Amino acid sequence: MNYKKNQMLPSSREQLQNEGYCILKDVVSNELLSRTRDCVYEAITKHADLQSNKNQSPGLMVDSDDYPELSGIVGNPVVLQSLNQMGLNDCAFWKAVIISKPPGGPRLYWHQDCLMWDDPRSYSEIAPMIFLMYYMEDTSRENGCLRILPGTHRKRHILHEMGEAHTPEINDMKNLNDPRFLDYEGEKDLPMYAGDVVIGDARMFHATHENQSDERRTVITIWYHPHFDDLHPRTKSWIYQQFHRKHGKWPESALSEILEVIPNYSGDTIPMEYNRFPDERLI
Ligand SMILES: O=C(O)CCC(=O)C(=O)O
Repeated sequence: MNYKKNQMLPSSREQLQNEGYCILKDVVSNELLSRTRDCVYEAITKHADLQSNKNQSPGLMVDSDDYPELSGIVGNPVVLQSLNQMGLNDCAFWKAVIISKPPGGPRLYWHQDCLMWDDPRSYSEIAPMIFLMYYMEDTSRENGCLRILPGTHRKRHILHEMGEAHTPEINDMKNLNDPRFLDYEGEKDLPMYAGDVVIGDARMFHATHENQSDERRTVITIWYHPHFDDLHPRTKSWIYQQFHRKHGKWPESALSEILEVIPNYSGDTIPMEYNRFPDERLI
């Protein structure tokens, strides 16, 4: 558990910076995994019928707002310690999303999730936003593992011209010949073990394979903003407002588990408008 492979951390940082992702192995205790699964499976049971015709491509999506039991995985001290050792300090939490692909669920389209392309930090080597994806089951190509396009967090790609992620139109897209569902040169599969975490730069294009198995395949994506204090004041103001709107009513016991990643902002700058498209500074 306790990150034995400390000497690997600088290379994880390098990989995250250069390629846009890294994987930390064996970072979730059995107890934490089981607690998280209980919460996740309850959320899926509650929402599966309500959302049966929505979000065909990603699968069922449930935000963390009503699930304070997720505080254990959100504030996972093993991963926070590793991030600090990698030099990614001062991480602020925005939200987590449970994403569950049912048996037969199609591919998830290629997309990047950076929302703050107006912030100069988005054109620097330090990611303004990262994802932590914890899979609840082992994943493979067969049950819909993650696919990535390494390097696209810092380099323009034809996919940047193909529309916005997570609109109802693309989430419900049934035309798998749309270019956002195709294969691209340089893409890589990332099969994962439950108990590991993949950390990715939100600016990097990612997608998934279809789920050809008979079981659901579920991930929790957690969004952090490293070096929060160095972000543009409008970005900080937005993250701060969003966090409190979504999680401000979590009970004290849950908030105390995520204390280290609660965004702290006392200015009065107007929150940013989110912008999912990079400008000409990305080449
Ligand atoms: O479902 C997955 O494995 C990937 C989810 C994803 O792309 C996201 O949370 O942005």
